Amino acid sequence: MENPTSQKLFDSATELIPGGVNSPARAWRSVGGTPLFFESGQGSRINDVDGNSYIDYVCSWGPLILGHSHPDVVQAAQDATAKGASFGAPTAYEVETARLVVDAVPSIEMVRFVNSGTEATMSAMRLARAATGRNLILKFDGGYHGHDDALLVRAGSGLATSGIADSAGVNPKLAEDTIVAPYNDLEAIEQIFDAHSERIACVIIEPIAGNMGVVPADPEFLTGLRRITADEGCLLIFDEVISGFRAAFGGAQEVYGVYPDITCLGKIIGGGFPVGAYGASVELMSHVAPLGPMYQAGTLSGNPVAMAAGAATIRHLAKPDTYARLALTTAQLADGLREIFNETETPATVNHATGMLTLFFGVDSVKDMTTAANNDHQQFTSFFHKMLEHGVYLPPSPYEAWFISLAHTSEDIDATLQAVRDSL
Ligand code: KE4
Repeated sequence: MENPTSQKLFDSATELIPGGVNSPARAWRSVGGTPLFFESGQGSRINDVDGNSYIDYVCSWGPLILGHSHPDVVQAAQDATAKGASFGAPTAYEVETARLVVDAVPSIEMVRFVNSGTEATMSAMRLARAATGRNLILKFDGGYHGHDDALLVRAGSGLATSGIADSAGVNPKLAEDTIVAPYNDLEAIEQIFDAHSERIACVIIEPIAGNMGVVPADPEFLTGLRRITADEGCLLIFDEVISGFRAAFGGAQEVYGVYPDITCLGKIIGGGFPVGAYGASVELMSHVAPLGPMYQAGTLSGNPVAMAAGAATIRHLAKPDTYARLALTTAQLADGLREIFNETETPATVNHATGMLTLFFGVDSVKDMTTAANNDHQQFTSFFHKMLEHGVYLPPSPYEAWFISLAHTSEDIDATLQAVRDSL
């Protein structure tokens, strides 16, 4: 594939924008090469600025569960924009989308919209601290919840020790209040609460992790975590920015039957427009300004365009058999990949949940960040570039989820599996 226009745009971009990108995830640093620039997408396909077309498994990192430029979503956004993109005042749009979210997500009685998943998790942690009067945060190794300082922290030297800043510019004093535990390890959680009981405000977890690659929580781990946090008076935050409206209409909490105190959402509920949300019981949300003393605000929070696009998206997802269909397409791809690796005796494992999957080369089981990190990065890198040549656009990192949309057809999956065979 020739990409002169992408190269030219990238050369200009790198003079103006750090690394030529507005988010490091798009920089292709871990796979090398020049990031492709895109100009259009329809359904499951995305077209770069040099006229090359690909089956897309990034789907804007999750929001486009209906596929690119779904006519109802485009129409909803156009209608809202034409009447006024933003008022800085309440509109009917946000009430409608709030109703859809509250009715869909079991643990949410009341919701606040913000502009990104980062804002959602940042606000959820502040709410947890406000509601409990405690300060410590517990997150998981390999969990990504956006770029809030308290969450850009990696594990300390010992299990129950303070975290260490994982980005320049994060105040080490702040990182000390975050503890990092191994995912899917209930014993570790018990030890940490023994050491810090009464001081932990919240545990924040991706119930189906998507940022160490896809790693679903073991059911007994999640139910154990729910029990321990409830016993300890510590709030459980489900970061469902990826899994919300993807794993099921009610998210991973509906799949597992485990209900958090606070749920964070993003991506899908904005239909491709900037959005985030955090929701909880009426009692918990009564801490949030202007009702209560916990402050959080935002110029474009709940903006009409994102709310209209989000509502149009959620209405489609509410239709019967939506998730049965998405689960089937995902399984067709996941099982097809497993078959190919068996046939070709390629050491690899595939983790999947409805609408998302990750392929890990060189390992036979991935349950946490440590096992995920054993994957054969080099093999993924050459696979990524070969798949591009065969017209398939994958996330440019082995630690991301491939996102499957409702626009991906059985033919798309077959074509993808053929591309995998040719690439191997
Ligand atoms: P945003 O602030 O990027 O809207 O959301 C942050 C976030 C929160 N929680 C989870 C579970 C997330 O996956 C994310 C963001 N996901 C990344 C990719 N895995 C977005 C891509 C990017 O950072 O450009």
